Amino acid sequence: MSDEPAGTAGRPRRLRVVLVTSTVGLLAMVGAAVLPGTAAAASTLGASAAERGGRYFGTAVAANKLNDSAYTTILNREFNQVTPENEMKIDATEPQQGQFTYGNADRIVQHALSRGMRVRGHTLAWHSQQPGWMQAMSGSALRNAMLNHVTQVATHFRGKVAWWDVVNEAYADGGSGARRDSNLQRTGNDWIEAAFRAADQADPNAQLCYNDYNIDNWNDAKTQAVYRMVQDFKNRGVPIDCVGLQSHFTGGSNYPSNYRTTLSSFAALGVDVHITELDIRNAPSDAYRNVVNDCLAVSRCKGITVWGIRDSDSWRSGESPLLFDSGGNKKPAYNAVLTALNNGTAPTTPPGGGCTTSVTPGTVWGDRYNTSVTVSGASTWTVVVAITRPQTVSTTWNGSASWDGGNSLLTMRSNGSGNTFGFTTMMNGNSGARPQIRSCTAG
Ligand code: 9MR
Repeated sequence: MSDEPAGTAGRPRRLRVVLVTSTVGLLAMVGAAVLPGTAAAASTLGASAAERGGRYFGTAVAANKLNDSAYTTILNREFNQVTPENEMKIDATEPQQGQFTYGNADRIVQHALSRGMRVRGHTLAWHSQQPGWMQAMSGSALRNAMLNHVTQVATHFRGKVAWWDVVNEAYADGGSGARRDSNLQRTGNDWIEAAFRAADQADPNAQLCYNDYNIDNWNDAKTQAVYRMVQDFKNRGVPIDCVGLQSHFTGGSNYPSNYRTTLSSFAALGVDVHITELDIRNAPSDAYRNVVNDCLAVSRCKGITVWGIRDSDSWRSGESPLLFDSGGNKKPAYNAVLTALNNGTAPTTPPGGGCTTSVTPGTVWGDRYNTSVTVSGASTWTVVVAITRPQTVSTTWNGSASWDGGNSLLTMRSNGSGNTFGFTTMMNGNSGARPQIRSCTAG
C-alpha cells in the first residue's frame, strides 16, 4: 500500500445519491391498462426484491440481444437492475488509445434507465479484456492511461451508473492472499486506490465497488486478503463504498455454508455488499434460495445480479446455471428465488400492514405527464413513489405530499380526498422514465 497523508481518513465523505426505483410502477405504466403493485407478494424478481428494503434483482445484459424480443420480454418483466456483460469493458470503450466508443454501452444504459432499472458499470480497471495498446504498456505510461480511462468513462456515464466496479479481480487465487500479477499491478501496489480516487473525482455520486470472484468462502485466503484491503481503504479514507462478490458457483467453486458470514463481515467494515454475477452450476434450488436468504439477512446486501437471463445466454451455457431455460421458461430455481424474496424476513411490510396500488398513466404533454395512483386495502395510507431524476414533480392532488431522498422520493399520505391521488411530473429532458411505486402502508 502507498503511504497516505495523515488526516485523509477524516475528510468529508463523497455525496451518496442512488436512485431508488422498482419495476412495480413501471409495469403498470407500460401495461395496456392497470396492473397492481402490491406490498405483500410481488410476482417478479425485481418487484419482490424492491419490497425487501429497496433491494434490486438484476441481470447481465448483452447489447446484441436487445433486439431479441424473447430476451427483452423477460428482462423488462423481471429485472430492475442491469450490468452490461462486456460493453463497458476497457477493450469495448477505448479500443484505440484516446478514442472512446460508447454505442453498445449507451444502448444498454438507455434501455435500463428508461424503464427505471439501475445500472452497474462493469468495469473500469481490470487485467483482462484490455485492448492491445494497453496490454503492450507498462510503468507510468500504463498507470496514466489507466487513470485517464477511469476518468473518461466514469465521466461519460456520470449520473447514469449507480455503482461502478472500479477494479475487478485484482487478487490471486489460491492460498497466497497476494495480489494477482498483471501489468497494472506492476505499476505499483497503489494502483487500486489510485483508480478509486480517479473514479471518485469523475463521478462523486456513484457508489464505488471492488469486485472479485472466489471471495465467497470466509475462510479462503483470497477472501481474507480482499477484506484486509477494504479495511485498510476504510481506515485511510480511500473512497470505497461497496464490495461485489461475483459468486460464480460453477466450474468447481460451490456455495459455501459461511457465505452469510462473508457478507456480514464485509458489511461490518462499513461498505455495502452486492452479489454481482451469480450463476450456479445446474441451478440447484437450494443454493439459489440460500444465496437470497443470506443477502436478505444482511441489511447492507443491496441486491443480486445473475450473470445472464436464459441458460443459452450464459458464459457457461453447458452448465445450465441460470433461472430461465433456453426457451425462456422459468426453472425451479426461479420459483425458489421468488419465494425466498417474498418470504424474506427483511423488514418491508411496515407496521400497520400493507396496501395495494394501481398506477394509471394520464395525459402526456411535450414537457410533462400526469400519473394517478389508486390505493386498495386501506382507507388511510402512505404511498412512497420514486421519481427518476432529472424528472421532478410540479403538482400533486388528493393527498398530502412530502419529499426526501434528495427530492427523488415522494411520500403521499391520504388527506380525506379519497383513494386516488395524482401528480404531474416534469420530464426535464428525460422523457422515458416513469415513477415507481416503492411502498404502500396502511394507516
Ligand atoms: O460473461 C462474459 C463473457 O461474455 C466474456 O467473454 C468474458 C471475457 O472475459 O467475460 C465474461 O464476464 C466475466 C466478468 O466480466 C468478470 N467476472 C467473470 C465473468 C465470467 O467470465
